[in-house]
Amino acid sequence: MHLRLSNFILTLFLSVQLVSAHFFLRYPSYIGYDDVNQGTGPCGGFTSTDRSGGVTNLTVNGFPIGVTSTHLGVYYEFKAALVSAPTTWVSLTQMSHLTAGGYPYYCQPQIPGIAAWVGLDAILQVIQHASDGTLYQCAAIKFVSGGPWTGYTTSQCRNSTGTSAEWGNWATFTFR
Ligand SMILES: *[C@@H]1O[C@H](CO)[C@@H](O)[C@H](O)[C@H]1NC(C)=O
Ligand SMILES: *[C@@H]1O[C@H](CO)[C@@H](O)[C@H](O)[C@H]1NC(C)=O
Ligand SMILES: [Cu+2]
Repeated sequence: MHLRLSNFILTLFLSVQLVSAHFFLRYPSYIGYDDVNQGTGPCGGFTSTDRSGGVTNLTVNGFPIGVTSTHLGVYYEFKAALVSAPTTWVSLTQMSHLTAGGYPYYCQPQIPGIAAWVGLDAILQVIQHASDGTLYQCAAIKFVSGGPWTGYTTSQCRNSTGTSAEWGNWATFTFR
């Protein structure tokens, strides 16, 4: 009885954790993560130009974006802006729709940077369209020459088993 009760409490605790967790960037590291304000653009309640937590150099010819997510069937957008023009977001790829898996791990290992921005202070923005809303994460970055970079670890970039995704541009979203 005691054991069953503890298991029940543990399960409850884990469910609450998962429900409230939304998604976060594993690589590059986020400017900040705030569960309650994650739906506030452009950076989930954080200042887009904040560089106080450090800056990640990303090779312009390809770098990974890795996330942990608690949502299924989501759509991602991968964008960047210059610190000198922090409201002008440029799409780095088409949208990515998770048709299977992507929970809890999803990583696109070769996202292209913007060659004209090499050496300039920039911001990476990842938007997740999920059944509980539009959610934002940002990272302080700089594009550097070189790549594609493949030296990442599995803690930075991995897929859950059975993950598959399609590229496209969708105006409306169907989640499962
Ligand atoms: C990032 O790239 C810049 C060149 O733009 C270089 O000066 C700096 O040392 C690099 N930082 C790291 C952590 O590699
Ligand atoms: C993760 O899965 C997606 C969709 O199949 C794929 O495009 C991507 O390359 C995979 N990432 C890794 C790190 O294998
Ligand atoms: Cu959520």
